[in-house]
Amino acid sequence: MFRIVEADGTFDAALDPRLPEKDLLNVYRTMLLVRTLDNRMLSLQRQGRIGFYVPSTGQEACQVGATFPLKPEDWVFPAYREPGAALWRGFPLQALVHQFFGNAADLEKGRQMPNHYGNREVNYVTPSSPVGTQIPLAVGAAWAAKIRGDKVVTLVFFGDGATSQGDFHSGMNFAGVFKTPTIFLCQNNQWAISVPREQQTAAKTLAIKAQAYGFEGVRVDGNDVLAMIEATDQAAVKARGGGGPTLIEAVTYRMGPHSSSDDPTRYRPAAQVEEWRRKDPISRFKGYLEKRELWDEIDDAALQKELDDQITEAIRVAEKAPPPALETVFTDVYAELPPHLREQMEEFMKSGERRRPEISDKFPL
Ligand SMILES: Cc1ncc(C[n+]2csc(CCOP(=O)(O)OP(=O)(O)O)c2C)c(N)n1
Ligand SMILES: [Mg+2]
Repeated sequence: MFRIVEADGTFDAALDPRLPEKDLLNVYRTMLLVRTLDNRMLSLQRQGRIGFYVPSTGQEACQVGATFPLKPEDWVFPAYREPGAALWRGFPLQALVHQFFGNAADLEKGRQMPNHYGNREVNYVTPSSPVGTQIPLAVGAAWAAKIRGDKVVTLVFFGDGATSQGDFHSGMNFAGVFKTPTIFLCQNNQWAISVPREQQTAAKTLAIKAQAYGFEGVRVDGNDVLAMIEATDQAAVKARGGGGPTLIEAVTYRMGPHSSSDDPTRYRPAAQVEEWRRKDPISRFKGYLEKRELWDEIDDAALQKELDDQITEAIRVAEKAPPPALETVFTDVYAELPPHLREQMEEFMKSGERRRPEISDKFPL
């Protein structure tokens, strides 16, 4: 498995990409922002202020590391567990929080499930809930770019569970045959809700699956952000140069529940969680920064407070925004509303009722 930084922060100097100090500090900051956002949003959900949340604690390095090497013209096809990728792309924190509330300021006007956020401005495609469906889409977009002669790379995120879906096979096969500029980023977080990785596939690794499709698969320590940056950068350079796709298996762990509707203590041993806590991606990167004597640049307590304040302000603004206007139920589907829908809309608007749907905390995600 490719790794640059060990759990205690010691690192292989020959492999260290020696990124500019400013970038390193920004990576740390973004990973901490994701962790903080997770804690804050889960507690908002517990307070009944948002309906649902998908946490990604433990997977911050995969998300930030994989998007770090991308260029603005590249495209990200996420699943539902990559806020770090969104934030690194430049998705504004406020826009994410609006989406969690599904209010009038939400870019998706409250029509999507919580955590299914997308943003055209930063080439971040809205995910769909069915597991793995983003994989053929990312390959198709990459193929279109190749035909047009655009030097665009598509990065698709999916989980270990998604490798059992037909869409994974279709996407990988097509990418191999047509040599599309696609990076398949599998976050192997060891679980697909309550199904462990061993019950997902009899293959030794997930990376090995790339061989059957005729391209390279690599196993990377997904809790080592520098390894993630380096591996994805190499895959992006290869894709841009016409070398085709790469599968990256990022070996990581989902520290929290699958979603706010899940209780993982019912199916996984506490000792496993503890074991992975010692490999935490944020404290590992902090160890690296200390060893490089860059840590002095960071005042951790002040940074934590600043991020907390930023999120508090985003929540305050989002809670003040009204729910989406009633007529948005009917808009944006047809360029011109057909008569039967117009009639329904008029009747609906006349009823004048401001019904807010009950947001169940039992979304079937
Ligand atoms: C086609 C389909 N089957 C089942 C589900 C329910 N479901 C949602 S997430 C999930 C597990 C996915 O696991 P994995 O791909 O490992 O991603 P992770 O949640 O671990 O990030 C399942 C079974 C779904 N959304 N779509
Ligand atoms: Mg998983």
